[in-house]
Amino acid sequence: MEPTTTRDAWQQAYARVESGLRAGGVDVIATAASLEELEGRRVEFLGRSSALTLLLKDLKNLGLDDRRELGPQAQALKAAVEQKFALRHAELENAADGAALQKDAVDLTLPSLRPPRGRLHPLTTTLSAIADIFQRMGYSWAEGPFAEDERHNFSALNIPDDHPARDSHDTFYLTGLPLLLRTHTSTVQIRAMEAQQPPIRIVCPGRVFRHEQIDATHSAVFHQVEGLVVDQNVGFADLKGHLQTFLESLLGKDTKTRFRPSYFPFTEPSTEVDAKCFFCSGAGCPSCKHTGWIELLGAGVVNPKVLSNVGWDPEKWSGFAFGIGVERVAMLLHGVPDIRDFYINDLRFLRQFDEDIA
Ligand code: 2U9
Repeated sequence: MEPTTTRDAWQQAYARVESGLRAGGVDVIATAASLEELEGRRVEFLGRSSALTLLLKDLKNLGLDDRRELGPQAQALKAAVEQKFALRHAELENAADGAALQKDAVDLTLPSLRPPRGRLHPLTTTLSAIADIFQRMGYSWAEGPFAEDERHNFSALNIPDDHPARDSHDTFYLTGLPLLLRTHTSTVQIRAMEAQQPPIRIVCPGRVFRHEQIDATHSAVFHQVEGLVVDQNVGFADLKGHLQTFLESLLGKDTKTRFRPSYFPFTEPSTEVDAKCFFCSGAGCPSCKHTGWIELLGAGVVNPKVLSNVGWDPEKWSGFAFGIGVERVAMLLHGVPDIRDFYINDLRFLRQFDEDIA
C-alpha cells in the first residue's frame, strides 16, 4: 500500500501537538482541581478526537519504515501524557477520600449519650430491704406458687370453712379449678413445713391477692414478707426479740415499739406491732392518725393446731410467725400518699427513687 501522508507532514503535525502540550496543555492536567475537570482534560488530550489520537491514527498512512521510526516516538508522547493524567487522578482521588473521611469524622473525645438507665421499683427495693434484714438474722428465702388450694391457703392455717376470709368477696377463686389466688404468703410456710422436718427459719416474700375495694390504701394485688421460726423452746420472747431487732435495723437503733394483743387463727397468742411514730416522735400527726404510733406488722406464736396440721409434734416444737405488708412500709418510708402510685408506672413517680439503687 502506498503512503497517503508524507513523513514531513506527519512530523510537522507531531511537532505542533508536542509543542502545544509542552506550552501548557500538560500543566492543566497536573493542575485540574477536580476529578470532573480532569476527565474533561483527558477527553481533550487523550480522547478519540484529540490531536494526539488523530496523530497516532495517521501513522497508518505513513510508509512502513517511517511508521517503525516515528510510531514509538508518538507512543512515548502518549504514555507521558497518560502518566501525568494517572498521577493527577490518584492525587485527586486521595484528596476526595480524605475529604469524605473528614466530613464523617467522629470526635472520639466527645462524651457519649447516656443510655436511659433502668432502676429497681420502690416495692422491689422495700421488699428486698425487709427480706435482707431477716436473711442476715439467719432466715432462708422461700417462695411458692400464686395459685393455691384451699388446704394450703386456709385449712392447714386453722382458718375454718365458714371463716369470712374464705368468702368469694375476699378471695379470688379460679373458675372451674379447685384453686384460688393466695391471700397471703403463709401458703409458702405450709409447703416448707410439709417438705421438711423442724427446725425451720424462713422468710417468704411475695405477691398476694385479695378481692378488695381499691382505694388509696387498698389494692387487690399487693406484697407481703412473712416469716416463720420453729424450733425447740421458741416462744413469745423470741418473737419480740427478733421483731425488735428487725425494726431497729429497718427504722433506726432508737425505734420504740409496742406489742398490742390481737387475733389471728394461725397464731396464739397474736399481736400487732406498732413503732413510735417516726414523723412526729409520738406527738401526733396525720401519718400516725394522731395516735403517736404506726402499725407495722402482725405476728404471734404459731398455733399448735397449725403444727399438727403438717404433722409436726406441738409438744416438742414451737415457734412464731409474722407478716409485713410491703406497700404499707414503702408508703411510710417514702411518704407515698396513694398505694395506686406504685402500679401506674408513671416515670415521673418512679424516677424519684433513682438513688435507691446501690
Ligand atoms: C404459718 C403460721 C403462722 C403469719 C402472720 C400476720 C400475723 C399478719 C398481716 C400483716 C400485714 C398481713 O400484709 S398484711 O395485711 N399479717 O398480721 N401474719 S402472723 O402467720 C403464720 C404464717 C404461717 C405456718
